[in-house]
Amino acid sequence: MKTNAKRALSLLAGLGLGLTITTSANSATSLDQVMKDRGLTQKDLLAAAKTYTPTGGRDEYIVFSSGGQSGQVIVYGIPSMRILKYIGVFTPEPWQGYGFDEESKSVLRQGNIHGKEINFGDTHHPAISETNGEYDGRWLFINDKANPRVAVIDLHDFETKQIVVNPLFKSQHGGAFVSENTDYVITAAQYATPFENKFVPLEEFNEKYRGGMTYWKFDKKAGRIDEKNSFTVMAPPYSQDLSDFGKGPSDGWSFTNSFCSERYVGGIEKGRPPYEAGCSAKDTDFMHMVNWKKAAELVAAGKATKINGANVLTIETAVKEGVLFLVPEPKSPHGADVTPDGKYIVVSGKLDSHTTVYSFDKLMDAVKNKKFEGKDPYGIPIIALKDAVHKQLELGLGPLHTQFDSKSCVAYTSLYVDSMVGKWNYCEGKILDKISIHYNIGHLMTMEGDSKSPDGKYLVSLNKLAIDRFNPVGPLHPQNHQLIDISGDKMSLLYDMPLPLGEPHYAVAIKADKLKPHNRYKSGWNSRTDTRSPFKTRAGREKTVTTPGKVEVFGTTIRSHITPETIEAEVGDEVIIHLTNLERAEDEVHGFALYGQNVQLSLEPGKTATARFIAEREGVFPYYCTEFCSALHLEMQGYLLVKPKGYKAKAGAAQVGVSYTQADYDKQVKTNVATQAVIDGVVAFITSHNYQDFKTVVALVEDATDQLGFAEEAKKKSEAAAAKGDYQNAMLWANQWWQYQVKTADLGLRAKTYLEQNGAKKVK
Ligand code: K7E
Ligand code: CUA
Repeated sequence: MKTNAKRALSLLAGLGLGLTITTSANSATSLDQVMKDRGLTQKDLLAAAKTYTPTGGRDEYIVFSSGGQSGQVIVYGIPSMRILKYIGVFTPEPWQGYGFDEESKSVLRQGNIHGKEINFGDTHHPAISETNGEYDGRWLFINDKANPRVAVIDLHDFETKQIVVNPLFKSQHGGAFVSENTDYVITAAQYATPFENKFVPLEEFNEKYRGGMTYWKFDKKAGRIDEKNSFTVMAPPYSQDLSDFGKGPSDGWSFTNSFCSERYVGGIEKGRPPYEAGCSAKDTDFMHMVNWKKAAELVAAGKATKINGANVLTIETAVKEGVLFLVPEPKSPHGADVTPDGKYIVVSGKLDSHTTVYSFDKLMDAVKNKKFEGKDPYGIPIIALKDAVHKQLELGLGPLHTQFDSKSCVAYTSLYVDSMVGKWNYCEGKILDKISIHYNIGHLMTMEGDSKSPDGKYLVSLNKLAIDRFNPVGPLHPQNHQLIDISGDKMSLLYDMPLPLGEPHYAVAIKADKLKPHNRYKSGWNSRTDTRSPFKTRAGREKTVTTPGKVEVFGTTIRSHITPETIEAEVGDEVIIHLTNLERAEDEVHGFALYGQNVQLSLEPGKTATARFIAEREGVFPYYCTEFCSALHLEMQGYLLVKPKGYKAKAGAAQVGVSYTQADYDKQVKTNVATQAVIDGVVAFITSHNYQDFKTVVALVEDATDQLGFAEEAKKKSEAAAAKGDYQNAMLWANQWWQYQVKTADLGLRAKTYLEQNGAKKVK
């Protein structure tokens, strides 16, 4: 092999391309030895074998977990428990550019409250969209408790697309849950407040403070919540808590439990007993039952009252029209979970060891026959507990939430005080098994556990305390998600996963193959509106438009440069930088960050994103690509030059660091010719195979063809300069020509490897 060809190959190999390095380092340790050294038991090994996922392996389920106070959503796989992504929702998330580019800011800022920017959320309950009661993998919804909001995440790209603010509540907990065809998303109030945005003294709590349940209309075609056609059913100030929609026979109804139906108002500072005493004095609270289908018809028929511009069915109207009912439930309940068959609702009392199973049939009988034990102070009919209960069971201390198995009648309930999961039969009211967790479980979750047909298999215990489970990291501990195998009669603990991002209240798991996320955007895409960006810029069409007071850049990124490489502005100018990532290859993301301007873009292949700021002060502001995208990633750079007002450029060209001779030029050209031979070999391999049958390879080949086209242009410039005897520029352009070749080779080799590993066939 000629030395130049060798140089080309070794350079490519140095980039991690094209060479397979075989190691023969045979591990001397046996399984027995490892077990002995690490103190592992057979049981540990079995658990490891059930969760270990070798390199390149995929998970069977994907979990979307609330990120608690982080205002994000955490995505991980089961059974490996490997974290895959944090989705920025109510909180800026710089890796994704969320809250740092103009496109995503317009989503985040939809969550402003009375004009104030809110940069955190207390996320509690994620919900996956459903079709006929089955998870369809299209959208994810999540609520914010602190600031009553709901977000819509599109699972085609795992990005937040919309945030809506509840116009009535000042606190919101019982959501997000979806109806069985995702027509509505429910969120219920938590701490009662006046609906109007004004001061009302606590002395008027009973008369003027209110709770309620909001039904957000979801427009499946647009993939957005339709606020105009959403409505709220007003409720007494009872601290509504968790909700669930009916399914199957109970479709059309929703259920929301409550606590503090004592309507107690604390005030220790005035000598009154505290909230916790007053809010748990009675033996029962109320489950709210709403005929939401009928409520929606009433709203459509104009029976709603407008408060703060929103549709509200008042308690009076709801009672008169027969859409709101109450049923007593054991002391301070938490959780209202409808069984997969839709026939029962399970509610647990935190301060009562009972778990109560309500029969939907019995509840409907009472409604039909107007069999009520009385009315609450607001005139809402109350169905007697004895007329509604199917079974009641003493499961353990502090029962909270319930999830379901694929086996009929089998449920799992979290026992907060006992730090256990209880497995039981809700049809017969029988305890089946218990397992200890570490420690103090809140929610639990089974695979597709909120759907009409849960998969069983695994359960995750979302614990409140980790205490001694992990290496200490200071007073703030990570949370502990514990994976439990529920495929057998007895539950068995498999894995502890520390989650270091807020308190993850609830999570949902979907079969991984139901998710079909894209791996690139259509070119020039605004991912937040899911439309072609008006700022889409094509290769060679980059431009900077300067008007008085404003510099607007229409630029591009591709390995390994940002176009433009220099941006000039004057002090006080508004600088707007639109960048389109021209890459089509999977995972070829570029970033864009700038000194001192709080700018960080994430440009996934095809995406167009915009940075906007005012250049308040003169100076030199380097910018660069923030993703290690290529061997010359560090060179993916440029300068924003902010000049003083009225600055006159000095004469002279840009200064040069190194001078090149004809010999340098000739040497580079030889390397390039040899590199071209390598490329031709790769191209021959690809085109002699059925590469067009592989989408990933087609995208790589398209990118490679682009790069090769750029190489051709650079080659021409280099040869033109050499012809004039300008070896300085001839050498620089020859080097640029080689840079494009390297990128072509990189893409080509990736394509070749893909074809080899995915059984491509020789066609000629
Ligand atoms: Cu129990 Cu907000 Cu669902 Cu926390 S909630 S645990
Ligand atoms: Cu593009 Cu680093």
